[in-house]
Amino acid sequence: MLTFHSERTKKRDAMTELDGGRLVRPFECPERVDIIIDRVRATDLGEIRAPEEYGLDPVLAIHDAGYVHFLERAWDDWSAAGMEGEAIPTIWPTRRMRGDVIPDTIAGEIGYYALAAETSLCAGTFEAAQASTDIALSALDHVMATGNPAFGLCRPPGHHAAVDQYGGYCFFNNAAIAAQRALDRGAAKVAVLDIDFHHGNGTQDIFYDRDDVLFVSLHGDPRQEFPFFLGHADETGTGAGRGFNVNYPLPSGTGYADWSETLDEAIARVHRYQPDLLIVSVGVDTFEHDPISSFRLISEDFTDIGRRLRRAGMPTLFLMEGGYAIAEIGINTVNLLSGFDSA
Ligand code: OKP
Ligand code: ZN
Repeated sequence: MLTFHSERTKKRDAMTELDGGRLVRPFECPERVDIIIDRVRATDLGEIRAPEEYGLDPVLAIHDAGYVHFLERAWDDWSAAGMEGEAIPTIWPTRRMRGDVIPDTIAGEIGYYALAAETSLCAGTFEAAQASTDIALSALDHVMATGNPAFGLCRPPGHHAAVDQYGGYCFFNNAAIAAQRALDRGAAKVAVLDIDFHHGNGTQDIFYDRDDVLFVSLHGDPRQEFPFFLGHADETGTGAGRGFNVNYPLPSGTGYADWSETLDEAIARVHRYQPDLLIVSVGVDTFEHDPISSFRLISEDFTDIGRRLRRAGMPTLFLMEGGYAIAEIGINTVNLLSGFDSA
């Protein structure tokens, strides 16, 4: 299948992630893209194409304009305020405070728009986030034009980004932006199947009251895992969206026997929905050696995931989300894609 890739995604190269009380180099680093693209080349997965540029309109179809323009200027405002490190929030509008007045100074604004503190803002973040979205949209347009599958090698990832919040390494919700464009271009129903280790809180929240996008996710139980405050099984959608959100939280230590049985259930739910398009939020952080996750999938399992997804028999767009075992990220990602192609 075709891969969409851009060196522009590497414009984000943050120095810091707040991890266990220390500042470490981020797990979500630009080499992730290099290693995956090397593997795409080495295995002859298919042609690699550069994305088109779509501008901000499709981003603004999902995200709040104040949020988007905050991200565009946040690094400059932070530097201009004399801050010497990367931009990290230290206070949020939590319970018992006001969430309805947006501060007008960077130290307050950043707490308003961030959902977590691990993700530092740095120079190049906005440009990389836009490149990531351009990749998702270009891959989408290929699937819609041909009916053939495509892989958007998005980076930074997107599934934690909500209407007006960034965090969990995510800024623009690529899967949501692609789903909305598919609907705007004539699809009646889109399913998003999120197989990243972490719950896609942003994607869920964006479509929670809608029945034109089905969101189905397999992930580490939020009682134990990031993002902690969303992703439980009783979150099934609201209003017109009731029944169109499906969460499968799984315990830490889950191996492929249980995970794949759950995947089959998830695929069956997607199948009943009969979407015009399936978007797969691909995380390979379910891998046994992932440094920040706790499932136990092995490299061969990813090939089998691809085969099972192919049997679902739908036009399919793959978009990259997480995966932090850098040495194996290329093998695991391309195993999934080639499993799909060869089935
Ligand atoms: C993003 B995606 C280690 C804990 C980091 C944030 C996880 C973000 C995952 N510092 N917690 O879903 O792969
Ligand atoms: Zn993840």
